[in-house]
Amino acid sequence: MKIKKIPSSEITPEHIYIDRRHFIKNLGLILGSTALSAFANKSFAALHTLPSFAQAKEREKEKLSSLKDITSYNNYYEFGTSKSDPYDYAEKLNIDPWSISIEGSVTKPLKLDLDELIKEMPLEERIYRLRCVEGWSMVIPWVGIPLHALLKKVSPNGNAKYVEFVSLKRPSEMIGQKDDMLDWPYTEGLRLDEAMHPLTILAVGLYGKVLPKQNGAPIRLVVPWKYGFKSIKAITKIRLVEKMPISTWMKANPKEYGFYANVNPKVDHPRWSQTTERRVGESLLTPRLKTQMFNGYQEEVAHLYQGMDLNRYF
Ligand SMILES: Nc1nc2c(c(=O)[nH]1)N[C@H]1C(S)=C(S)[C@@H](COP(=O)(O)O)O[C@H]1N2
Ligand SMILES: [Mo]
Repeated sequence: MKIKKIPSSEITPEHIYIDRRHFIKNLGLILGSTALSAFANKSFAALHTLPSFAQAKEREKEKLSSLKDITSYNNYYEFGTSKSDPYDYAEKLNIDPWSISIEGSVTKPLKLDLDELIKEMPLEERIYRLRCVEGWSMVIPWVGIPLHALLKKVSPNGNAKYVEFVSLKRPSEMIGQKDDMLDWPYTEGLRLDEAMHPLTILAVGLYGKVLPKQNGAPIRLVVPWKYGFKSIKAITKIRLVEKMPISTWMKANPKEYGFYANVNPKVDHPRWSQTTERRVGESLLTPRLKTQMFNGYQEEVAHLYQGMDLNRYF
């Protein structure tokens, strides 16, 4: 696979890497106490203080979305379909203990406790735009593990062509799952080369702190050149497979949601245009932004789709 150089604006230099001990300690504390887990969900102000984050902010030309917007305007149908439901209901989810298994067409299948995973894997801060298929976007400073680092550990075999991701199914704590509007658990998929691409991360934090539950704690996928629905939250299983996985949204409505879901202003959703987007948090008087091909990551990812008809493989 050809790995293109990522512009320095997308990669965190060594000196602003998250302090791992601090992060793990912080994670342990938050997982271990309900008082503090309330803090993870509700307190915005305390999270702005990490020095690594301040430096990342200076570097980034685009204004970051506020922590308040990032954590109170969410899509997470396990907790309901309105944008405020995840903020209101995700706190109930118990994420300790949490393990993640990586299985299927691999030489060394793994089942890892989340703490072990974070201790063993590289952690980086990445500022990415997240563009929802509904036409809004945010700029989010994630803390994450490059997915390729984890996949290399399990050593995919020759039958591994795609990667399937499976979310949690626990209707007792996920009130939206009492409704069968989607086929639970939420699942997603990537082609192996997309999963191995250096921009693809498993996020475990944002704004330098552990991931708030409404954003997919304790671990969620982030694929910045694809529509937001590909970035599956609360992952419990990663399966290397030979055939293209049918994701939850493809199953629900195959005419409207394809497997690739690359951000593309030239391919409209059947019911609306994809040419512009609204940045969450901006006033309604602010003109909409032009949506960029591959959400602005064209230079890094266009080669993955060379020769493909993007109208057909939407
Ligand atoms: N498990 C799960 N993951 C999910 C979703 C969901 O409903 N369930 N919604 C997706 C959609 S449509 C979007 S736009 C993003 C939103 O991520 P954010 O709330 O962190 O901004 O999460 C994606 N991941
Ligand atoms: Mo979305």
